[in-house]
Amino acid sequence: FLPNPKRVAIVGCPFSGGQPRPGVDQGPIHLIEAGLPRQLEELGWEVHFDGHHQFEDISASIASDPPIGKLKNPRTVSKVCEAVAKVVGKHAREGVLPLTLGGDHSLGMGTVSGTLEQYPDACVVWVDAHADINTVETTGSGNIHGMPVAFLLGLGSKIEEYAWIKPALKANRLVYIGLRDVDAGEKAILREHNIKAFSMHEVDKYGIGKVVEMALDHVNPARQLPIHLSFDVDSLDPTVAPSTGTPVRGGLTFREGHYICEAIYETGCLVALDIVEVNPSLEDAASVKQTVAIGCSLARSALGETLL
Ligand code: HAR
Ligand code: MN
Ligand code: MN
Ligand code: MN
Repeated sequence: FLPNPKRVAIVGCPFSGGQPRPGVDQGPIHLIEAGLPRQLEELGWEVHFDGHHQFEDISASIASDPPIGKLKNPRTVSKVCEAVAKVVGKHAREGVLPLTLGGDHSLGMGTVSGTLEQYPDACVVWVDAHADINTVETTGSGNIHGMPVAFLLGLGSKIEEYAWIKPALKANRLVYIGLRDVDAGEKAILREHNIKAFSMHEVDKYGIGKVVEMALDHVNPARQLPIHLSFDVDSLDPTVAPSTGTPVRGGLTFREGHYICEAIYETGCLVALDIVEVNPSLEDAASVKQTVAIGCSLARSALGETLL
């Protein structure tokens, strides 16, 4: 599935409305300024980047966007994700691999929707400390970045503003790696729908090599289906990626994170990649630099950078 010639379109998404901490909207700007486009060119990719996505005035939108039930900024998040779905879908259709830079992980609703439009049988590997599978009923925070997977699966009661999302993702085409902060309601959903998840417990028990193999065996047994990799940098340990909004200790090491990306590239099945939740306004300058650098190196690993 990898495009030949290798063409990648960077979709910069300066958006933070799926969660409360300002600054994550600056993530894509920092990743670009750190030289990501040139780094990917050096790997042999033709890189398309026509500037960050210009959403309609987000602050104006948020100012007139009262909660729906518990959901915060619901119309704004929906509008942004619908636009992202269109852009990602268009790149995928044109045979260009979309690399979405967040921004918060609510964007995953858009990116995965875009991928599934072009590749209905794609599987999703969601690398995260969190399951992001709260429904309208189970969310405690109302922060929509904790909910995108539920919308993609069509779980929870329907709200009109999100009717554009086709619940195109099947529970058996989804797998998680890195979980360690999962709400009680989310655990019940994972169990009820038999969703495969490799938490940090399994990473400790089996090692990352075996975990990635088992994860792919579950969603992509013959390694013939397209893969969407949605990588939340908070899956990494906070000592590795400190500048992120909801850090949780006990996360993936630097190598474990990169290994996941390398192994998925090696399948030849990668069709879309998200790097989300880099927040350059959190922690000190050295932490920001480190987190941004890791965002770039994860993207390079997923797009074929090797150690030798
Ligand atoms: N489960 C919590 C909630 O719903 C925390 C969500 C966390 N956020 C993320 N996404 N960073 O991965 O609010
Ligand atoms: Mn373009
Ligand atoms: Mn997430
Ligand atoms: Mn997370």
